[in-house]
Amino acid sequence: MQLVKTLHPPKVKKSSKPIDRGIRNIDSYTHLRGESLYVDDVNVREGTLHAVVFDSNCAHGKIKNIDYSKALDLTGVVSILTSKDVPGENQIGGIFPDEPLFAEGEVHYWGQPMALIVAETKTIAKKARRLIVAEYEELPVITTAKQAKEKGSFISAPRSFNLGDVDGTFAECDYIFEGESFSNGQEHLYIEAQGAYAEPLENGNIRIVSSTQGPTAVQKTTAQVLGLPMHKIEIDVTRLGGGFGGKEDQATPWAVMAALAAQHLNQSVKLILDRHDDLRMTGKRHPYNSTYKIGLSKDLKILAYEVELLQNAGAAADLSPAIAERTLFHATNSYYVPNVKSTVYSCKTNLPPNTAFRGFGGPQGMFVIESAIAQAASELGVLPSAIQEANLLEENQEFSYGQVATKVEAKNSWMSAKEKFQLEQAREKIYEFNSNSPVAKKGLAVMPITFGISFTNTQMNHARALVHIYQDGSIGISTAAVEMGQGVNTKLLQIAADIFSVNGRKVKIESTNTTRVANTSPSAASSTADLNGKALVMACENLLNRLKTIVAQEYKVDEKEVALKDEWVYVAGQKTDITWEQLIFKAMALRVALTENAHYATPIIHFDKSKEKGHPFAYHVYGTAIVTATVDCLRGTYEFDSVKIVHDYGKSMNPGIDLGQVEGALIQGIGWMTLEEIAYAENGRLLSNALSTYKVPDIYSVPKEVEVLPLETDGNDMAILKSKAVGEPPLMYGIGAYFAIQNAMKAFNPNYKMKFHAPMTPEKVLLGLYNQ
Ligand code: LUZ
Ligand code: MOS
Repeated sequence: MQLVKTLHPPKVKKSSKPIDRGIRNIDSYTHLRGESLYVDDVNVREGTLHAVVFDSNCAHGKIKNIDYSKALDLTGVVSILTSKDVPGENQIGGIFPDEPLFAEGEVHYWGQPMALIVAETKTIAKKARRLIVAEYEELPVITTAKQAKEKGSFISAPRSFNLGDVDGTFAECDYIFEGESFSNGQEHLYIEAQGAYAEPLENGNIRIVSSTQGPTAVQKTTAQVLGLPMHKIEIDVTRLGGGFGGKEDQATPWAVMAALAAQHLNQSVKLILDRHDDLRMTGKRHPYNSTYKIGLSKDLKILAYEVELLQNAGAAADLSPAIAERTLFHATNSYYVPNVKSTVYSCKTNLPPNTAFRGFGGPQGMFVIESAIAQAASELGVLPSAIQEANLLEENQEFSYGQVATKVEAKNSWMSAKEKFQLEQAREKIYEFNSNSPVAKKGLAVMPITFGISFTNTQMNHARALVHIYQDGSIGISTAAVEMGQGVNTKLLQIAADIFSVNGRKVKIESTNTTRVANTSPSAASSTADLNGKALVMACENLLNRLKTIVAQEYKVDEKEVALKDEWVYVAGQKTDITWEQLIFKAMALRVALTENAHYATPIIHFDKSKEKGHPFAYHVYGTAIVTATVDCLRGTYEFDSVKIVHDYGKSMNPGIDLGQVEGALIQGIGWMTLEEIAYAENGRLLSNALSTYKVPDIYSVPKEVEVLPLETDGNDMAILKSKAVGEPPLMYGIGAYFAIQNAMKAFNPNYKMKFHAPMTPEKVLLGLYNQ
């Protein structure tokens, strides 16, 4: 058995204001002891009913008849709700109103919800589901983006980002290569499946506990479907057992259904999807079919790049147009390309609506340019890294969308990885190994990454924090941040403990609740700690200044002379006899407000969709990975010897948590690129509908060695405490795994024709090894 070898969290230099960067994830104890509460663990009210979704078993068709009678006759079945029972709008579309809560008249994908069965137990509800008979008049089914494009089936109009003069430049290129690439979808596989618990309160109010990244989206949509004002709906989120984008939009329908049933039956209702239901009914990462044309000069500069990307959006918009847009933002990865023409089509197919997934379309765009570079390198007989290195983005160069890159770390991280991990020596060793090893072959790939931080939709970049200091000196913090395993609550706790200079035990991070913090953006886009953390800094500093004023007045000194340190008040550098608790007691006596609310909206950013130009990102995250794979050329199997990364954390505020994010994202990226193969039948039925047929990385498939070194930089002021966003960017290191395998295959079979069709499963490897 392989063991994962990772370095200890990188050491951080002590800054002048030391925040406790070494603090452990505050959830680790309850997680380990199984005491952390998820939706299914919530104590439910007596008489709570249980719901199961009845969904379509036809991917496209007119609903001719549905017979619910046998199901309704089953003892213990309380009600079956359909579109007819919706008092408001039967509509849950986030960007466009194109998605009914329950199918009406037609079904558009296999797994589309048609009704909600409510029963005394979940077992009874599931039994009832098998007694429902639906008849359809079947219509033609589209499962691929290519078919959709041919038929003109689109979600929205195509988008193009253009820079320079692509057509004119191709005429001047020394080399031009054209090709196509495909990357498949990916199942989120959050450990906690989708679910919600809704309870009716007095006066028609409803409280929902939801496993969602976007509490406000759930509140808004529930209000719309139930025909209620938003203030009657309260959403509460303790934490999620994983989200990965799958609960940015797609946690909503289950919460709405539970609330609808609670409203109808005036009883609490719990709706938690089984894994099979979740796999079948929910959308995944978008598959993309792409064609590209890349033009280079003799000295390997990429002069022009043209790419057309077909996004398989599924049967409704969901977040697809926004995801398509981010694909364009990342179409040139970490490279400066002076002439770019990139176009994306959001193609409507009969699959469950595909949705946000860590990277939000960015990884798909980056895979295509890496494919183009790999093809060019192969045909020119040079190393792909020679092309990559020659084109890395430099200071003040422009992305195709008009943002001028500053504080660029593309070259910095590349050179640092190259030197620290002795790239040339590593290559020599691989050549040597390969020349002495007939069956096992090694391959290496370098993968640079760049990811823009901010919601690309500028108006979503805001957050709020509500801070109470209770009269005993303990602190309660509410923000819009949803804890989903990424450690954001720990980071928020660090911020407050640091500003008030109190022990972390004095700080409690409250659940995320729409009544305490309203109108929030989802926890997404790697931006949760930045946006909510900055709001929290503002709220805490306002409170701190208020407390300092009290001391300044008492000591008749300037507020600047007052400091709080380790729960003691200092004046002019001298420790006083006032403790934190006494200061709060004094503030109470003086009737000073001990609650503060703050709002943060990212400055600077803007984007003009009519021109497709602007400055959409607060900053970019950079990094470089070196991936080494060994392929067993008899069996087509492979393993990863090592992944060595130099990652741009900025100044990490919690190296342990951030390292965890890099490792998790890396493995998830490797899974997407190498193992995880989603398959739909031509009739639109999900074939890879269980973990026996959908292979995800396990302890045997992770690299034997993962080493992550922090890139030493000054950080970025747009990031919280200069600690850069870390959730999504490292997923894209996984793309290197695809090319490392391919390079090993070429060492075995020099005739192997480069193909870009992810994931690179062992079956594809075996075919490639013996293909002449
Ligand atoms: N979600 C979103 C995201 O709504 N907008 C984004 O730009 C984004 N980016 C990454 C991940 N989720
Ligand atoms: Mo998103 S892919 O929920 O950050």
